[in-house]
Amino acid sequence: MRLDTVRARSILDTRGRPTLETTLIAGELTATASVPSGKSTGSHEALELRDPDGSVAQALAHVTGEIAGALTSREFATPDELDATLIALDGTENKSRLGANAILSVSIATQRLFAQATGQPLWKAIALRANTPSRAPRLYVNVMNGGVHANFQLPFQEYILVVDGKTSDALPLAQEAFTKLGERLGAGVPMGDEGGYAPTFDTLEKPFELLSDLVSTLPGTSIAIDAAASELFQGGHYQLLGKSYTADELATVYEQLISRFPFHSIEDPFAEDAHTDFTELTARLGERVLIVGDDLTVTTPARIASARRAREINAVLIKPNQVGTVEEALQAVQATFAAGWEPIASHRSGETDDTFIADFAYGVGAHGIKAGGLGQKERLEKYERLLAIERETETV
Ligand code: 2PG
Ligand code: MG
Repeated sequence: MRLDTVRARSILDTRGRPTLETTLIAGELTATASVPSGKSTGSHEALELRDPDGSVAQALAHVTGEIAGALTSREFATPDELDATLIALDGTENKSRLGANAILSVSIATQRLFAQATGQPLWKAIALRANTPSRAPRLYVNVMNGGVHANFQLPFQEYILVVDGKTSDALPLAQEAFTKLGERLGAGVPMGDEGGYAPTFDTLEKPFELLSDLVSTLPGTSIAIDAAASELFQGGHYQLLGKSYTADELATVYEQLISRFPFHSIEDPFAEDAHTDFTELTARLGERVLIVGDDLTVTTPARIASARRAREINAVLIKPNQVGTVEEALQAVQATFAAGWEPIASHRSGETDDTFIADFAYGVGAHGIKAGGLGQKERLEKYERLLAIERETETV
C-alpha cells in the first residue's frame, strides 16, 4: 500500500482538552483515527507530546511534516512494517521525539486502512495480526469515579461493575445497575471524568456496600477497582480518606475488602515502582482475584516480562497510547498471554469518539474492556461498537 495523503487536526477530548485526529488516504481508501489522553499517567509511559499551552501543535506538525514525508515516499506491505517505520523514525525509547500521540494516531489509522484494503472488519484484521482467538470481553463499567478523576471525593480512582457474558446480555444489566445506583445516590450527584457518578462517602466500605447490593441482584456481575495507588502514595505511605497506610496495612485493607465483597480484580494496588509489594499481594490474594498491572507495566512487553519473572501480577491493562503503536500493544498482549495472564483492554480518562479499543479488545480476545461509565457518549460508543461486532459475528 502507498499512502497519498496524511492529514491531521486538533480536536477536543471529553475533558475539553486538545488531542489529535489523523486521516490517511491511499487511493480510494480513507481512514481516520483519534487518540485518547490519560490523567493518572504512569511515569514509564510513552510520552504524549503537548505544548506548554496544552495544545498538540507540535505533535500535529510532526504528523503532517516528518511522518507524512517518511510514509508517502514508500510502499508498505503490512501495518507492522509501517509501525516499525514509525518506531525507527522516532528513534527514542519512549516516543518522546515525535510524540506517542502523533505516532499512535497514524498507527491506528493505518490498521483501519489495511483492514479496509483486505475487506475485513477491524476486529478481524487485529485478530489475524495478534494471532490470538477472539472473544467478547467482559464489560468493566466504571460506575463510581474517584481519585484524580473526581477530586478524590472517593479514595480509589475507579469503582467498577464487572459483567460477564456476551455484550447484548451484559450491557442491559450494567445499564440497570447504573440507573439503580443513580437512584440510590440521589439527584444532583456529580459525574466524574469517566462518565460514572462521583459521590462522597466517609468510609472506605460504603461504596462497596452499595455495589455489592447491586451485584447480589444481577447474575454474572462482580466488583473491581482501579486503586491507581501511585496517586495515593506520598512520603512512603498511602493516603486514603485522611488516613495514612503502609503497603502492608493497605494489603490488609484489600484482603478485608475481598473477603467481605464479591471482588473480581484490583488494578494498581500499589505505586508504580513498588515491585515487591505487588509480588507479595499476588502471592497472598492472586488465587482469589486478578491483580492487574497498569502504571506498573504500561503496556510495554519488557516491563510485562520483568513482572512475570517476579510474579508481580496476574493480569495486565493494555492501553495502546501507553506504548505508542498498535504493533507494540499487540506484543504486550502476547507477552501477557505468554505469562498465562489475562489482558484487559482500556480506554483513557480523556476520550474521543474513536472506538478502536472495542475492536482491539474483541479481536485479541481480551478478558475484559474498561470503557468507562454510562453517562458519557464517548464511553457509550465503545459499548455500542461491541454490540455491532456481536451482530456482525452472529450473522457470519
Ligand atoms: C487508568 C486510566 C483509565 P487515566 O488509570 O486505568 O481508566 O485512567 O487514563 O487517567 O490514566
Ligand atoms: Mg489504571
